[in-house]
Amino acid sequence: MTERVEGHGGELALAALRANGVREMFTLSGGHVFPLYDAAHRHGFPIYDVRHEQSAVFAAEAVAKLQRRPGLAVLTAGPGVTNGVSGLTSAYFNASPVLVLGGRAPQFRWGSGSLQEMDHLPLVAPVTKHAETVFSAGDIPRAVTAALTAALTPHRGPVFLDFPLEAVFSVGDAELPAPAAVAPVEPDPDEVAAAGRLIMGAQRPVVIAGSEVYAGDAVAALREAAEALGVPVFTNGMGRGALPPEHPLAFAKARRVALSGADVVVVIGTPLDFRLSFGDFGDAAVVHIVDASSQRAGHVQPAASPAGDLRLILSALAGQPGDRVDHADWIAQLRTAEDAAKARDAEEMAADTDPIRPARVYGELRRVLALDAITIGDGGDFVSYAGRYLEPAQPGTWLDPGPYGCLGTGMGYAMGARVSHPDRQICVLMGDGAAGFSLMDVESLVRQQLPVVIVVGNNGIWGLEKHPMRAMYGYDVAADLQPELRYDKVVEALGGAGETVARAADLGPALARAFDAGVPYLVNVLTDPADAYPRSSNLA
Ligand SMILES: Cc1ncc(C[n+]2csc(CCOP(=O)(O)OP(=O)(O)O)c2C)c(N)n1
Ligand SMILES: [Mg+2]
Repeated sequence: MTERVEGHGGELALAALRANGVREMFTLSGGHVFPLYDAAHRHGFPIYDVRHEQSAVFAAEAVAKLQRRPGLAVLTAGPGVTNGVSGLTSAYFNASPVLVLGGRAPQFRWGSGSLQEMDHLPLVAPVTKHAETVFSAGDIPRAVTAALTAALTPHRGPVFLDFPLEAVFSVGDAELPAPAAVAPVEPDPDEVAAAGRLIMGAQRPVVIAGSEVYAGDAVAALREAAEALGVPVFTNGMGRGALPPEHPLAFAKARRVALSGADVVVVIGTPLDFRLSFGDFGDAAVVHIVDASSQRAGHVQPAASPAGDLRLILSALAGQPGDRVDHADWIAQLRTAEDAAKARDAEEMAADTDPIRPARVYGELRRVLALDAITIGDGGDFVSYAGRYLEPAQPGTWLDPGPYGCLGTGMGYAMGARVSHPDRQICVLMGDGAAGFSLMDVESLVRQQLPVVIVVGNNGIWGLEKHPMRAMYGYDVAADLQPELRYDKVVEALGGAGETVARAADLGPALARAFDAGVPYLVNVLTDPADAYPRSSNLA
């Protein structure tokens, strides 16, 4: 039975949003989108508002990433939409199903110079899977459902609709379409079998599993395949924690040894981009398993590249008949390297130096973070250290900005994470530079009673840029910030709380207070500006 819906454009949009499992909106006010607020208000649909539109889109993205359902941001016409473009682009790079609904100047006098009149579509089309202007209220349910179907179809990604003023304010009626239903894409069995033969015949295979493994709900299938094939597993992005750290096939630190010694590298659900040496692993054959054929890399020739539903591909690999080379020696070799690296890390995480080294911050954090805590990284070197020293114990608990590398995700991701998981610890790891992009949204968190913990690695510099610039030119410009700035006072002024920590011994008690505070709390850790994260390529 189809349902008929009637009302203004906001009502019609909300009916379709709710039918598709959208549960809240993130927004910053603007008259062009009032009908969407009116509908939400009248139906008790949660509205979270922010101080900069990028935070609204980042919050929607965090919901999408963490909960594997569509996240919604509502942005007003013109500057509201343009302020959301970095968020949309991040969601595009991260394949996050985010829907942005934009206001739009009236169509009936288009070109006459209405307030905030601009055509958003050319701007957002390259960073969305679907972008459309909906010209009548009655067409909105169809358009919302079509957009969400595109967002949720692998390879997932953001979508955009805008509604001219008269369309969203006027009354219409429509049949509510059936909600978006995305059927799993069957992989080509021959391609899966070819990948399976390569892995089963390998002497020294390595698996790297990325965000799509979590997004595609393929974590259990990954484990099944890894155990059946006896292959070591490394992870990145939202794939982190897919195998618990204590699993005999879970590795994190022996990556260099693994990739330099591997004869087959299997990359699952993540692009062959700069994070994976562009898919160049020397003489190793590359198997690239992707959630859609559009994701096959154009710049490398993998030996096999099955495309389709990752659960189906991984389950098929787990069950593939045939002889398997035993990898026990290879795994033991990697375990030795892993253990040695872990021992080195443990020493660094205990560093009792003055000023504090970032490693020690993570050593202390590991003591207080629960297994299901959500950790969010927004910054340069400080976040690289987080990637190295924090080991997510469960999948879907680690939020980094992804390959687009956009600073400023911090408070938006924190809001989306808090809304997604009201009972968990939410901890944002921020560079002091990164703090400048979104700290004002602490006010939004305070006002809407969304407590989170923010740990700032305050080195007084744009560290990830200053060190490389000095190395390259012998000097640096535009890389300094005020040293020892009191970011905790900023949070206090906005209604939260915080403190500055200058000595390693004070870190533990400060973090304990932060997680007990019940309000946004910023631990401002004065870290050593001389400390540079060791990396081969420093351009960011
Ligand atoms: C929006 C945006 N602007 C600029 C950059 C370039 N960038 C990458 S890391 C970085 C430095 C970050 O400094 P901070 O947050 O203080 O962390 P630190 O490296 O000092 O630990 C900059 C400017 C970026 N990635 N994104
Ligand atoms: Mg810094």
